[in-house]
Amino acid sequence: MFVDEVNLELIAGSGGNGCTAFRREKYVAMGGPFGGDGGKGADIIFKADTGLNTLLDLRYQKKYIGEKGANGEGKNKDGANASDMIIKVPVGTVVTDMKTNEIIADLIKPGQTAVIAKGGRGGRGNTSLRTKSNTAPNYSENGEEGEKKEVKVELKLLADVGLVGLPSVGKSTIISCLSASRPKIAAYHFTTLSPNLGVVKARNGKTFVMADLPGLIEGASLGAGLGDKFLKHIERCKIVAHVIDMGKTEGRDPFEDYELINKELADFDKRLLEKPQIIIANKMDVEGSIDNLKDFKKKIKDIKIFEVSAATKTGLQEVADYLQEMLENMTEEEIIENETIEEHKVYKYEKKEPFTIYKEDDVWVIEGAEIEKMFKMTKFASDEDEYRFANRLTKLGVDDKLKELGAQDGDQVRILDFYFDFKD
Ligand SMILES: Nc1nc2c(ncn2[C@@H]2O[C@H](COP(=O)(O)OP(=O)(O)OP(=O)(O)O)[C@@H](O)[C@H]2O)c(=O)[nH]1
Ligand SMILES: [Mg+2]
Repeated sequence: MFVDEVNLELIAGSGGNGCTAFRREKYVAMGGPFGGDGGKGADIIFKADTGLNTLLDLRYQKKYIGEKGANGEGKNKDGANASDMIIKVPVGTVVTDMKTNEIIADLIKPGQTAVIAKGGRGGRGNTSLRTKSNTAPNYSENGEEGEKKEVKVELKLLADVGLVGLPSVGKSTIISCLSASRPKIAAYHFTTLSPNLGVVKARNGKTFVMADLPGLIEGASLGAGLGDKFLKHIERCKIVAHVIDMGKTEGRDPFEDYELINKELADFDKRLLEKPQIIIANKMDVEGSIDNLKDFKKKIKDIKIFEVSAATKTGLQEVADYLQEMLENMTEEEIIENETIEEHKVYKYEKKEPFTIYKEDDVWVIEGAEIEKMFKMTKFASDEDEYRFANRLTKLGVDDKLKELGAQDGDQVRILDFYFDFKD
C-alpha cells in the first residue's frame, strides 16, 4: 500500500524537575544549596531514510510521546537528558504544522534531520538558581513541558520528470520501456494506483528520475477519479511530460485531452503550468495516428512534441536524451523556482505579547504562553517560590496592566487552574 499523507500528534518529552537540596555537613547546621538540574526532555526528530518510500509505517501509530528528562537530585546530581525520539520518513517528506499551516520541515536529502517537536529544558535546581542576592534559594523549577504539535506529514516524490495524462494513454508502458520500473500495464482505466519512480538513462550515460503518475480525468482537482491526491507529486518535478493517446484508441480528441490535463494542473496550482513541458505523442503505431498528429500540431506552438510508440518501443530513447539535456541546461534559478513552489517558512518565530488579561465573571484571567510556562515550572512548594513567581509577574508588567484595567485589592486572579488574590 502506498501512503503519502498522515496526520500525527507529537508530544516531545518534558524536562526533568530541578531539585531543592542543601549540603549537610558535619558541624555545619545548614550548608549551601545542593540540588541538581533536571535533564532535557526528548526532541521528536524526523529523519529522511532512503530505505523508505511510503509513509505506511506512520499510519499505525498516530501519537508519539517523547521521554521525560530525569529529575535532578541532591548532591548536585543533574538528571540525565532523555534520548531523542527519531522517526524515520522517506526522502521527500514535508511536515506542516496543522495549527499555523506552516511548513516546518522539508526533508529532501538522504539522512537529513529536522527537530519537529522540541523537548522541554530541565528545571533548574537550587544550586543553579543561586544569585548574588539569594545565595541559598529554597526553591527549584519544574521541567519545561515538551512541545506539543499536530502535524500533517506528506510525501512529495522527488522526480525530475513527471508523466501526466489521462488513464490508459500509456504512461506506465513508457516508464517500463525507459527504466527498470515494472508497473502494472492494462487496458482498463486507473491501472496505476500509486506513483512509480524509474531511473532513466540517456545515451550519454547520464541518468534522471521519472515518475509515472496515476491517470488524471476531468475534475481530478475536485476529487474525480483518483482525485488530486497525486497532483502534489508534480509540484516537485522539474519538467512535466504530457503523454497523449495520438491513436484516439478511446475516441477522444488529443488536443482536448492536452487542454484538459493542463486545466486540472492549473486548478490544483496555477504555478504547475510554469514548469517546462514536453509532449509525448504515444500510440503512433495505431492507424490514423499520423493524421491525428498533424491536426494536433496545428493547435500547438512552442512545445516540443515527440512521436513515439511504447508498444513497438520506437522514439523513446530520443525522449530520454532530450529530457536529460533539458534538465542539464536548466539554470539554478529555474530549478530553485521550481522546487520552492510553496513558500517554505521553516521555523518562523514570532515574538508574541507575553500575556493577555480578560475578565471572566469576577475573576481576572491571565493567559499567555510565557506566563503559563513560568507557572508550570514553578513548584509552589515554599513561600519563597510564590514570592519569586509573583516577582516575575510584576517584572513582566502584569501588575501594572491589572491596575490599569481597574483591578482592586483582593480581586481574584487566575492563571490556568490556579487562583490567587491581587494585592496592590
Ligand atoms: N497500440 C498501442 N497501445 C499502447 C501503447 N502504449 C500503451 N498501450 C496500451 O495502452 C493500454 C494502457 O497502457 P498503460 O501503460 O497501462 O496506460 P497508463 O497511462 O499507465 O494508464 P493508467 O495507469 O490507467 O493511468 C495498455 O493496454 C497498453 O498495452 C502504444 O504505443 N500503442
Ligand atoms: Mg499506469
